[in-house]
Amino acid sequence: MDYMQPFGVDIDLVEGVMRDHDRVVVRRASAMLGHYADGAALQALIDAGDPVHYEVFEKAVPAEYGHLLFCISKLYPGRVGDEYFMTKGHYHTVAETAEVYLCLRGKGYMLMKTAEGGCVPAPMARNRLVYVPPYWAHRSINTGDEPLISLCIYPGDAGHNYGDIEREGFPKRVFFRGGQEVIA
Ligand code: PAN
Ligand code: ZN
Repeated sequence: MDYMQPFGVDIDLVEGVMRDHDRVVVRRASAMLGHYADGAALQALIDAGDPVHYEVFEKAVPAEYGHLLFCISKLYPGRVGDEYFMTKGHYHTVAETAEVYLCLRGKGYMLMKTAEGGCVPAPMARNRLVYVPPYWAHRSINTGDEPLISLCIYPGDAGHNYGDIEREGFPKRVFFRGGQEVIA
């Protein structure tokens, strides 16, 4: 048997990074076209320097059944118009695969939806774990003033389906209005 060697990784909880990662996915404002309610505000942000929205630090684990993929997701604080920064969100390509998100720092929501219209905003805060069951699309939203940092773990063969959620959108959004968080 050709055994894969066990390994460990170092996570910096203050910086919200995986120190010895193999890959980083960086999504800037320009990667978020079509996702925010206020397209003009997003364009203004892109024109003003296209800031990083979030980074995902990963290890090169085989994307195969039996393995567990894991990453550190670091979503920066900010707003597009009055809507809080968020990730694109996705269903898993193998829709019947779940995921856990352990929040390590910051605050916000894990917004989840089903194809039939169910929608749940689960609060995220340090030391809180959110379970994303099979079939639920999921997106994280940062309502705080520091990065929202989570450890995500999901099956190796899950895959990411961004297309369906781009077409459907999420039924709810999270805004800062009248001095407070509003889910609408
Ligand atoms: C996470 C997400 C990560 C970035 O690792 O991929 O938070 O969000 P988007 O993939 O929606 O841009 C996950 O849910 N993996 O399955
Ligand atoms: Zn996922």
